Amino acid sequence: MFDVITLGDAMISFSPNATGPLKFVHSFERRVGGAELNVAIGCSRLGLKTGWITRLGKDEFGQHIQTFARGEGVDVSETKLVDGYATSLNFKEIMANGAGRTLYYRNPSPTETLKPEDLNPSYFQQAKILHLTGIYPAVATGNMAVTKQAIKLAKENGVKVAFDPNIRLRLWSKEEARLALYPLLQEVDILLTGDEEMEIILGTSDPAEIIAETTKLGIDLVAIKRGENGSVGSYQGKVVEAAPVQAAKVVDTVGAGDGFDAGLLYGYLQGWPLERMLAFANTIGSMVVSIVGDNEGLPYLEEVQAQLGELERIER
Ligand code: KDG
Repeated sequence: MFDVITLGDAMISFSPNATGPLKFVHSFERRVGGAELNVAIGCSRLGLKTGWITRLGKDEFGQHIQTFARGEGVDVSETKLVDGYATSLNFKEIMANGAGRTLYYRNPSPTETLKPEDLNPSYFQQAKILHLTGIYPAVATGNMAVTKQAIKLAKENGVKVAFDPNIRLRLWSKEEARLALYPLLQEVDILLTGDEEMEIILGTSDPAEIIAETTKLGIDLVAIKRGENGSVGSYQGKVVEAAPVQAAKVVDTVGAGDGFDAGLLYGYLQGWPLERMLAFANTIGSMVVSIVGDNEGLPYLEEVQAQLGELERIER
């Protein structure tokens, strides 16, 4: 039985060892990235049983990502390495003033070899939540059909559909994202979104308006991530605003949203009230930003409990 299964591309992420334009950076640290995989790792570290469906290149990097995911306790039985494709890459550029860019090398993405009929129905029969994002349908034209088939299998098997739009404007335009993602919202049970992404999809970043619109679409649980302003959620008709959690130090914000998602899904599966789900998720987001890397900062359950003062932290 899986608590959470995900579907998505992952990549080797190269972080520069120096600031400045990439053309003058000589050395990088090799890490692993990929929003859906990050969520799976975040859930796994919290103690949930997770699985990840994907296709990676049959190369050194694909092998590394598969081994890395397995080492994090993520089931990779539906993760295959395919011939003739290079595993996706990204390179980060960080300027001296902290501004950053991510440059992708993922066209074609090996995920384009995954077809709707390749999805294994029995994997869905074993799951409680299917977590999807807007990145996967953006990386290859055929991936939307796979996303829809995954949703179909989830619905047929009573699996809740969680969705984070994760709009990456390097992959598609705002208009393309809106046209592709708006119809998906009608299938979603749990929406995990940034307020700015709802500006693109629904035309408003106002939490009250987002909640009104998503309620009309029949979404049961909505969590709106507002960065330094905390989060706002709506669950079964109740609306809660959760205060931001101050990070010890902000060194890398990438992956914070994925950490939030993992925390919220964990709380949902525990049957917690919305206040507690949001506080827990906000705390994880604040912990992720204080560590470099897309998933390195995702905390283990005991670390979140210690951060929340629910568990004594023994240092020596
Ligand atoms: O949410 C973090 C992701 O954006 C990162 O790990 C890389 O999936 C990624 C992407 O497409 O940018």
